[in-house]
Amino acid sequence: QRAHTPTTTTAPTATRHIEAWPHSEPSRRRLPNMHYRNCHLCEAMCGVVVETRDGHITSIKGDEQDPFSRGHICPKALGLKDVHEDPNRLRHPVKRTADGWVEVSWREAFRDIAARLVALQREHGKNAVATYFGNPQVHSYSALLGGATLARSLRSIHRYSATSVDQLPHHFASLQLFGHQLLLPIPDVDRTQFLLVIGGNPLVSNGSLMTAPDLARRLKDLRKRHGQLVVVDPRRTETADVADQHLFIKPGTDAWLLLALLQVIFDEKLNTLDHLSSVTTGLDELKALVAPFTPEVAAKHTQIDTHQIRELARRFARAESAVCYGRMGVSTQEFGALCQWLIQALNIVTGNLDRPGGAMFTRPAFDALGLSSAMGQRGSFDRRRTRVRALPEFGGEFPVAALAEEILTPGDGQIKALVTAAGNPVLSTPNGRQLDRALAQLDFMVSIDIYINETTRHAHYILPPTFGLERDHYDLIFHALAIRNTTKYADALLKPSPNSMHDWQIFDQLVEHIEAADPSRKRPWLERLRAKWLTPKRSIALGLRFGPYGARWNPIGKGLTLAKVAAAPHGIDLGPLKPCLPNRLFTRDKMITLVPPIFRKDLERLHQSATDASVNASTLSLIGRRDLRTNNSWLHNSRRFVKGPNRCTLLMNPIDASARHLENGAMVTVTSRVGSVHAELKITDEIAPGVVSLPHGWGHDREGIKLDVARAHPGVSVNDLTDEQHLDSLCGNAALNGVPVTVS
Ligand SMILES: Nc1nc2c(c(=O)[nH]1)N[C@H]1C(S)=C(S)[C@@H](COP(=O)(O)OP(=O)(O)OC[C@H]3O[C@@H](n4cnc5c(=O)[nH]c(N)nc54)[C@H](O)[C@@H]3O)O[C@H]1N2
Ligand SMILES: Nc1nc2c(c(=O)[nH]1)N[C@H]1C(S)=C(S)[C@@H](COP(=O)(O)OP(=O)(O)OC[C@H]3O[C@@H](n4cnc5c(=O)[nH]c(N)nc54)[C@H](O)[C@@H]3O)O[C@H]1N2
Ligand code: SF4
Ligand SMILES: [Mo]
Repeated sequence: QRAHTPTTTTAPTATRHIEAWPHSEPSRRRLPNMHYRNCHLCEAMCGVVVETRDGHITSIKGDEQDPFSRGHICPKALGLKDVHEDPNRLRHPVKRTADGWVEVSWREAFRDIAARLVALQREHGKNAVATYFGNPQVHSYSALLGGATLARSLRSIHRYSATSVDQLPHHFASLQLFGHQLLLPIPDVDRTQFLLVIGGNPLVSNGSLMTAPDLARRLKDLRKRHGQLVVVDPRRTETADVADQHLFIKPGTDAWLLLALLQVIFDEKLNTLDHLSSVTTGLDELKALVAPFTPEVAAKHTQIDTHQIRELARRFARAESAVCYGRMGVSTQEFGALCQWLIQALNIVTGNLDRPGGAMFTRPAFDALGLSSAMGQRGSFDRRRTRVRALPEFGGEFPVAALAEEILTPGDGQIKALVTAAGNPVLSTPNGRQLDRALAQLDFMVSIDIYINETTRHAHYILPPTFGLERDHYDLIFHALAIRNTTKYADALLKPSPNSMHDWQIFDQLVEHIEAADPSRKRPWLERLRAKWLTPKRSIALGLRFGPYGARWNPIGKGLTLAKVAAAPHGIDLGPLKPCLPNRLFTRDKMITLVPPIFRKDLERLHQSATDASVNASTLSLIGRRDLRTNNSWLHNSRRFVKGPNRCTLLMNPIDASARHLENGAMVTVTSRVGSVHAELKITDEIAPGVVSLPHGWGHDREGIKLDVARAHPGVSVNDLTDEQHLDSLCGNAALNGVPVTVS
């Protein structure tokens, strides 16, 4: 049924223009087949050596000479090759017609897309067009910079991204505490003596908001220096398995635990602000606030015993250095922002913020944070609300849990068209079935993506960019979240096919064509000229030159330039993280207010939740899971990543299974408020009683996708169960964990 009629394709000038920039890469000249770069698939930034022969990738290995990752890679690195060579990967723009997908020229696509977006905005207002940017956007510096330009050009308030199904609470807490949403404290894993991980599984995820390649070895080193690792998680995870202690916790109750840890610390006078006393206010207020939250109270909610809570507080506070780190499990739950605040409060009152072995701030060579702050963009909250549910804006975006209803609900400001880039929200956001229905009724949709998948199948046009090794790479975001300051740049390795475009060029052309279709949006000529000149690569070059380690105007001698960074193909180590307070604070008074009023108020909601307890005995609490061979939804079209036993299984504790007379391997029906799925049951005591776990990113059985391998190993989507109404109502982040379900 799919008509693949190739039409003549003419590339606009931007595609033919291969950027010229002076570099010297001596090692590449010596060994013409070896190429060094960071793997961009997850946050760990592992250095890889890619060997090519005649333009074909013959091997991908860990780069032993990378000073940061020291040879480590995970199985996913081969995804760089598999996706590149995937026969299902789109290589031309395609348009959906009554006869299926047909190839079209870039020029035709851009003209039609711009005309239709502009027409819809003329008819229904600017806010009729929405954007959704997914996770791989932040793994490509040029896509990231290009995407921002498109969003500006569209001038719509309807901006969405994967941030609100992920790390939004971290940004929220940082904005409140440190005055900048991007100033995230990073655990100083290499020097700490006590690492408390709450709701993270870095041995599988390879770390998040904590770029630390080869974490397994770093954790072994922690043990060698007699440090301790404690994991709090409703599942005995791979990370919990190597920990000194694992505490099961009831999903969604971490705030009670954190409050009790603080209570014990104050009660037993274990608090010490130390070097932070001159930058912190509100210690007494915090002490009074947490006083009622005793371990006895916390034990009731968390199901962790009082003795263990007290002991944990003591060990944390008495450790030579300690850091509490909380990730997806505590972010994507009903009290995500509250948890992230309390985690930093714990680090602060024990004197562990901004000191070696504690939670520290980075000083990246390209300092996006300094730049954004210079432009007055430190973050924003609640400047406006969504039309249907009045959910607050954060950082210029609305919560993606509101996207479907904003499309489906008629009235002024309804979304009529959507542009997605590098995202698969049908599988990655709560109540994916509802979003599926919503996308199907859009007047117009465009996706910038390399696949026809569960989301992009609804698009009228799909514009496929280059991938991975076909473009140059600089980790704009992850250098800024790394446990050491490092820097690395790599040129493109593979020549993209002549008719292809990079993500940023696609964004650039969309903007140009929108301006052509609506001259009133044309930027002043000076701004256009600046935008033409300031390509993403030149932005990086400028950022490095004028960044904290930059050469500035100095043509010779010390200081970084892009050319110097490029000449060090294994990357440059800029040393361990350094204390930087109060200078690095962005608060007006250069102080940290320990109890921001907004969190004090949110504690009332926590209290309320305790009295709400609408849970009945048959309800289980659903949480998520990742495994080493996944990357959210999009690596499942590679055989090596899906072969072997089914991994999309529902984990359940033997107690719950026997209460339901269920046997291992049975097909069970899992039902939530929004839907139900059938999954294979795996009975295991690695999961706490009362809790079940299903991984996300699966569910490739939707009609019309073009993913041959994934289709054969579809699994089910956990986000057909997660609930768009179940969120952290303080900041709007989705509560993907702790969803009430029944299993039969
Ligand atoms: N229940 C549940 N849901 C979750 C999570 C969870 O733990 N549980 N995790 C959440 C998290 S942390 C995240 S980050 C989100 C991810 O949510 P999304 O970003 O929406 O989903 P991905 O699966 O990462 O989809 C990435 C898309 O980008 C495309 N792509 C890959 N590389 C490129 C590229 O270079 N350019 C372009 N243009 N496209 C590219 C892929 O084909 C794919 O369609 O999912 C969230 N959803
Ligand atoms: N292999 C692989 N690696 C990945 C990804 C992937 O899909 N696959 N995705 C990448 C992305 S986009 C991200 S954001 C990171 C995420 O990185 P992580 O946060 O480290 O990964 P998760 O596996 O989601 O870990 C969340 C943990 O929280 C636990 N949990 C669930 N609910 C609760 C709760 O209420 N309280 C507590 N204390 N714990 C809870 C879960 O059992 C789980 O072990 O991983 C990245 N790396
Ligand atoms: S851990 Fe992440 S960065 Fe390292 S090889 Fe695996 S996917 Fe790539
Ligand atoms: Mo993520």
